Amino acid sequence: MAWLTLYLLNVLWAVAGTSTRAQSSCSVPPEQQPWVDGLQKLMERSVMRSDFPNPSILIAMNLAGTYSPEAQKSLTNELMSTDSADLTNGQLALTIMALSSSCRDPGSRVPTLLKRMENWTPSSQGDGASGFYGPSLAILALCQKNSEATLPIAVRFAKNLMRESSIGVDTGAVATLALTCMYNRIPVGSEEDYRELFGETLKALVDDISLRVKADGIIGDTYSTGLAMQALSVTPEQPVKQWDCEKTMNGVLNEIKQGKFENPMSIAQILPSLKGKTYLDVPQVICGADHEVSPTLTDHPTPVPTSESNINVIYTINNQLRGVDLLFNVTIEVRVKSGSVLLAVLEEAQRKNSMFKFETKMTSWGPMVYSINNIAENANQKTYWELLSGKTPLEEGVAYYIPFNNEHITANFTQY
Ligand code: B12
Repeated sequence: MAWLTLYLLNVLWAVAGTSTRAQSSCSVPPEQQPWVDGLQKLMERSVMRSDFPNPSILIAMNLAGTYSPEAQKSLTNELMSTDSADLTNGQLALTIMALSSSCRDPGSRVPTLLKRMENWTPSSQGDGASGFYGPSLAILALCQKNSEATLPIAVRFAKNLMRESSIGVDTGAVATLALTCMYNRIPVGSEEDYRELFGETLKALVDDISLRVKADGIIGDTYSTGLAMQALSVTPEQPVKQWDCEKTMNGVLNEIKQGKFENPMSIAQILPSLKGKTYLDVPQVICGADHEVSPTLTDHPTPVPTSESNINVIYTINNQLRGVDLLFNVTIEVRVKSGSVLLAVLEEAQRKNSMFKFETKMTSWGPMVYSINNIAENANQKTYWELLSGKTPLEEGVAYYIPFNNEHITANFTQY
């Protein structure tokens, strides 16, 4: 009789387990762990070398448990002293989460962001990836700080989101994290309507993400996979296409081994998933639980131009946007050291011909080309300089992309 009771209990437990477990998780195999530690060390080392305080890095350090308490303290203090007025909604949201993950009170930053978001409306329909990324971060941060006050904002956000046809993997992933946070904190007594709205929106979001999983497990592209993994591992809604977490993990580890994660920001976005964490864990971080001793790690040196050989790169700058005064399509061929990053090509072109003059601005992903031949990007007009190899958009910016011999790079002034 006892074995029957035990058996029935086991069956019940298994059923309950599967019915509530919408989430999936997987972990890095122990023998691959040194690769992850190496990435984390690379990211943490970038903190002291950079004068751009990056909140995403602090979040990743705190979720993973830092190896470098000095870098953690210094970055926390720098973020504490940034002025909210200088930050976009998305940057402010990341700063709030970063300070919370360091167990610091974000103070007036929360009401400031709340006020800004109360006045938020998407600038136009079809705003897609760019229009919803920052607001998704804002709802995620506000949900963790004051979910009750965030509720009406999240409702408006979800309704607007449902009108969009596609918002891309990165933005879809952050929106999933934001609405999952809201879904998990629906006030008692008001459940049904909210559950239905957030549930439906989440279902549409995760369905879309699950359909972007490639054969090698990568979701969207290499650099959207970290956020997408976070989204698929927390969602209360099952995606239309079942997600194989382990396959994605293997895909990511392969990309890491190929040196695709050199950019500290790219590490900040993948590290939480490699450590089985998500941005929803920010409120639960226990401060002071750092790694005690820095482990012996295999360093993965950043590729620097090693060989003395040169390569040719064909470089075109193109502006065919009507309404922008100066139309041009000019090509130049430049020689740079093999292994150089694209920035060296742009610099060489500029040196050879003043028409190729360009300017960059510093961002969390490194320098972004914002002006070429005196034509500058404009957020109101949604214009920017898109970088392409042949006809394929590059997956990295000028400071990290390494061109090959005879590659044709185009900088195309276009709209998003
Ligand atoms: C929106 C967006 C854009 C918009 C930004 C403008 C706007 N008004 O929002 C536009 C369309 C202009 C854009 C352009 C590019 N983007 Co983009 N972008 C994003 C996205 C979806 C969200 C960024 C954001 O709002 N962050 C939130 C705020 C709070 O952070 P922030 O640091 O202040 O955001 C700024 C920077 O992210 C910067 N930015 C955006 N993209 C890129 C790319 C690079 C290389 C750099 C240096 C800066 C940069 O613009 C943001 C707004 O000012 C991210 C997704 C992600 N996972 O981060 C991709 C992402 C950052 N972009 C990416 C890429 C590849 C590009 C392009 C290089 C594409 C191309 N082939 O031309 C170009 C940049 C070219 C250049 N001129 O140097 C990759 C970067 C990967 C990497 N390893 O470097 C990402 C991660 C997308 C992906 N999954 O592949 N992007």
